[in-house]
Amino acid sequence: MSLPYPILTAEEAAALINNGQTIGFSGFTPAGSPKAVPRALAVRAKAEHAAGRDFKIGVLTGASTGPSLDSALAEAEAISFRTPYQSSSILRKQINAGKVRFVDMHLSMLPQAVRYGFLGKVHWAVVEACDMTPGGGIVLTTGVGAAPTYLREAEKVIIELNASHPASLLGMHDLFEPADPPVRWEIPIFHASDRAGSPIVVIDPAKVIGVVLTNEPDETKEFSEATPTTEKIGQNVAEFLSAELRAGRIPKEFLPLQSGVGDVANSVLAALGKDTSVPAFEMYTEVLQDSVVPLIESGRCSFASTCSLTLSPEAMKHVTSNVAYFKKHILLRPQEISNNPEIVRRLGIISMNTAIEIDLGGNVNSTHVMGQQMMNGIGGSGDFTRNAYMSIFSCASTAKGGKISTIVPLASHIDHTEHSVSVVITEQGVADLRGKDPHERAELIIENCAHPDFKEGLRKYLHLTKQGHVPQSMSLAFAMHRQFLNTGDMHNIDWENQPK
Ligand code: 0RQ
Repeated sequence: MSLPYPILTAEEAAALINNGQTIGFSGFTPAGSPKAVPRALAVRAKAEHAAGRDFKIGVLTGASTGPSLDSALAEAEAISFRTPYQSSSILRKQINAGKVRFVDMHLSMLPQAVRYGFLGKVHWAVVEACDMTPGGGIVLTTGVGAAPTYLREAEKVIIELNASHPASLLGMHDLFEPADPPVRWEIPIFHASDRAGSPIVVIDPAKVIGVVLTNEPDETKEFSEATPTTEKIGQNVAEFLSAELRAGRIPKEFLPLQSGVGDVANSVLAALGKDTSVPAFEMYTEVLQDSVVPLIESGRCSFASTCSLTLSPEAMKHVTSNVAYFKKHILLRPQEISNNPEIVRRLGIISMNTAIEIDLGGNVNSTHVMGQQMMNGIGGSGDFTRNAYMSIFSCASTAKGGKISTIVPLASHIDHTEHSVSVVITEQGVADLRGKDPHERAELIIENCAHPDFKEGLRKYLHLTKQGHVPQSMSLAFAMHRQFLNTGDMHNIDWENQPK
């Protein structure tokens, strides 16, 4: 292929980026995230710092990234501002230490926030591609994220042309960017498999300052093996959905599923795949993990619309070796579309996400440990939960070796309110909150979802707070959190003698 763009080394590309500039990176999770340029930027930042000069950049992405992006840049202390989501332990520490300004955003809203100018100027788009045309056509790779918006909005563009992703990915993408108000129309997607846009992004070729040639797979980490707890949660979710289907509360054709990331999400999908009382289902989601690949091949998952293929290297090789087959079953969309509330509501999506803690009212904390320490961010969980046909949150009933109850009187931070949460599921059981008042909700969550170690304490809390519409007490609401912060364990609370 002959391209009219300068071929640069990653170091030459990094040298063009100035202190204080903002970069929009492609990708969503490590899938499709640039690798060589951010790594070179980290080296550059270290050299600038060693020479006594400031060097920090604003980093906009789709969601989390691979280690070459967030972790490398954080390790070089090169990030001043970060949005919308991250999962790097080193960056997390800097955010929680107040060294990096982090804005936790709904992922579907990020591209429009960029277009509206809410996040300032985007100086550079650094985007991974598997193919390009001389006329400004770009074939994205395994994760789209907000790449189409960054490519259009940025003043200048650097492309990492990654030979590890085959050019035959062309056709797996459906790239659609809505117009902005007051001239926004509906997004013409009425089924998970509908195409609304273009398979490529086309930009002004004059904006492409250079192309960096790379050949490295996505830095996706292996998920750990399912545990008895995650397996039981998966089984509880599958049995619940199967019973809903039998009861006629889910149409017999079933409804598209959204599933979060992580081990619980993998176990839920594996259990649904095995449960043949649930018909073959579609997914309309943001992240596709390994568990979905065999479900597609066995026909259990008939179609998957997603923002990224977050697959282990082995699963990715399998997909790319059989790309013609998988292109019939998978579409990759920008996060503004994969997570779009309009479509989530229209398709009647069943959302399944994971919580850090859930309170007796059904409010969910997805982001902040003990109300203070950022874990990753709200990600797409809010985009789906608020608009789903039915929103499910699951988690193990305890954390940190059983010292923490994830079922608490009042969540220490609330990302999803009681108004948006339909069903809570732990390995202990299922609390179906639909149509229940606050007292009924609290009882169901304690009896069906809390760990036996903490049930008695939670019942005591409920008994002490039974006045009012919501069983709540300002002096007792955080007794469990206080106990953990004071003793490192939520057990053994003296409920009758808490500070007023
Ligand atoms: O920490 O690894 O240090 O022990 O939180 O918890 O149980 O491994 O679960 O990996 O599925 O993450 C909500 C964070 C769950 C994730 C959250 C500690 C626990 C462990 C991770 P350690 P698990 P997961 C799709 C949708 C928001 C975004 C979202 C998330 C660590 O699912 O980021 O939903 N969600 N996006 O020990 C203290 C508690 C705790 C706790 C768990 N109550 N107190 N620590 N932990 N509960 C994806 C995208 O948007 C891209």
